[in-house]
Amino acid sequence: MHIVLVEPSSIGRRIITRMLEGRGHRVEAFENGARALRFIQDTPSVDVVLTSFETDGISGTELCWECRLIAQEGRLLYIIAMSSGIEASKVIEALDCGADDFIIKPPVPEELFARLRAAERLSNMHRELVRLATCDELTGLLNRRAFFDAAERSIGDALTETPVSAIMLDIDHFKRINDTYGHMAGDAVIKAVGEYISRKSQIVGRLGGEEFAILLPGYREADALRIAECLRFEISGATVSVDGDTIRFTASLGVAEISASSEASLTDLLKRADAALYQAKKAGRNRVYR
Ligand code: GH3
Ligand code: MG
Ligand code: MG
Ligand code: MG
Repeated sequence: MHIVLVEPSSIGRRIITRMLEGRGHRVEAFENGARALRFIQDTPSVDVVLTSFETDGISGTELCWECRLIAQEGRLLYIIAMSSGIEASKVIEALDCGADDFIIKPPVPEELFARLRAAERLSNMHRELVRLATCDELTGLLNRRAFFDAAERSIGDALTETPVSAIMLDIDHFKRINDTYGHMAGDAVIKAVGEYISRKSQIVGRLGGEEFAILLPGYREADALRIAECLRFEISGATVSVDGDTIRFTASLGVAEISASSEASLTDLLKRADAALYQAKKAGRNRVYR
């Protein structure tokens, strides 16, 4: 696991670091709590914080609080507080400040390793739950909720300086595919379309059934149109083989842009892309509208 250690004593830091590295953990050791916190904020791969109560910069309890706040935003940070005293009040304070566990200093190696195994169990469970909650099972893309979360986060950062474009895509006459070849074949088509779409952006979601959304932060509408047209072309040429049947399919796409520093929201953007998609359907399908 990737562990941040906060310990004011340089000897303590060296001993614990060696102990953990000996078991294959990756350790970043800090003397100063404030510096450790900055590192934790900037480094999503950190999964465990092992912090002394008595630290420089900010106190161990403050660090626990701050890490708890980071964890509330969806990242799992398992926090183990360390203190030389064993008084119940210390343990209570640590846990109430957001620590998940407590260990006495200097830590007994086998006890520390056992506590880290408990941390690892929880991290794995958390990762699995996040995957189940955010990932569309069939395509591996973001599900509806995760798409909106990711899009909101990215738009929040991007919108003041750059435009943002979006593409909505819906497979044409999909009901016919299901009716003609069966539901499993329909699923295979959704999966194939998902694969083409996933190459176009980091923020790609399956919003439902055979409908997808692509967010393109920093893209002007003209560039988004090019991407949409490329996608339409790729999909119209693709085939899926199921039980000896070779299935061809097409999709319709709608594109919209919100310009930099505009008042428009993500909902407005997607609504406009959806309206364009509707026009593409009305105009005969297998086309891109804006
Ligand atoms: P249009 O060209 O206007 O988009 O027509 P369409 O037939 O694609 O659209 P419609 O909304 O009428 O039908 C969508 C169908 O998609 C209906 C539903 O049974 C099917 N569907 C929804 N989710 C899934 C899924 O996960 N797998 C499969 N195989 N079918 C699905
Ligand atoms: Mg429809
Ligand atoms: Mg459809
Ligand atoms: Mg649809």
